[in-house]
Formats: sequence, C-alpha cells, structure tokens
Amino acid sequence: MIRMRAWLIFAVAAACTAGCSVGNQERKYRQFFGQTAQALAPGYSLPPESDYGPLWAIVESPGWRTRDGSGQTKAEMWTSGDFNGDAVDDFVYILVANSDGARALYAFLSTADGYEATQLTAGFGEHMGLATDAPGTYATAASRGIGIESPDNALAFEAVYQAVHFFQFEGAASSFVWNEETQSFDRFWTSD
Ligand SMILES: [Ca+2]
Repeated sequence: MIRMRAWLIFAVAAACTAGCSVGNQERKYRQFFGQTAQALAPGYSLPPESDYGPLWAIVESPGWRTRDGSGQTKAEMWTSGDFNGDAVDDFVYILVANSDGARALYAFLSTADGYEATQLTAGFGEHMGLATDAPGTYATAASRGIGIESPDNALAFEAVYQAVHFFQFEGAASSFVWNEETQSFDRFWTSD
C-alpha cells in the first residue's frame, strides 16, 4: 500500500512537471502581452483560443515542439529571446488584426526606455509558427539551389544573437536576424 501511494505521488509530480512548465510558459507570454505589448500594437490581439487546438495540445509531438531562447517548449504563436543583443529578453508574437482578422508578425524589442514594437511581416495564412534560433551560421535556401533568394543573394548568414525563426510545418521557413548597422532585422530564407 505504501509503495502504491509513493508511485501515485511520483506520477502526479511527474505530470505536474510537464503540465506546470507549459502553464508557466503560457503565463509568461500572456502576461507580457497584456502588460506591455498590447498597448504597443493597437488594433491587434492574440490569436483566437481555437489556435491552441490540436497543434498546441500535441506540443510534445516533435514537429511542433518549438522552443524559445531559454530552451523551453511553448506554443507556436509566440517566442522570446535576446534578438537585439542587449541581454534583455525580447518577445515576438503572431497577432490578429481586430478589423479583418489578418495576421501579422510583431517583435517587441527591449530598449533603454522599455519596449518598442516592430511589424516584421503581415498578410500570411494560418499555421505559421515561431521558434528561437541559437546564434550561429546558417545556410540559406538559395545555397541548396532552392529558388528563393535572401538579401544580397546570400548563401549563408550569421546570427550574432538569437534570431526569430518563422516557419510553416514542413514548409517555408525564414529567420529574422538583427542587423547592428541598420538597427533592424534582415530576413533570410532557409526553406521554401
Ligand atoms: Ca533584447
């Protein structure tokens, strides 16, 4: 009996480790959106709850196990990391326009005075996801002969800081990489 109870406690604790970690992640992104991001992107909201549907529910499915800059598994519609290299976390969200439901990708970057919003792209369909790329050198789609060109026909690019990975499951993918010189993001395609 004692052994059974120990197993039960272990099982509950294990379930909570997975479930609670997801809960904490979700809370972090919802909190930042409510307290900071929402006011910087007027007219936009988080995607509808239905977007948390099967894909988010099966987040342990490897294809959708997207991770943020701290290595934590999280939902596809948001990610975080230090994208502009000031050692403060930045946040990126897929948002939906209140007026017509069009989707837009927004980055909220840390500055000396708080955060500022930048729209990275807009007008894409559903089922796009976000993850965080580690710093490093990456090959572009063009380097593999795939007909989608990156800026300056680059065959490779270097992410000095973490970068925003924006992708469709088994489809198009690009990375938004901070350019220190222009103080903005360059977009490199890694898959079409
Ligand atoms: Ca930052």
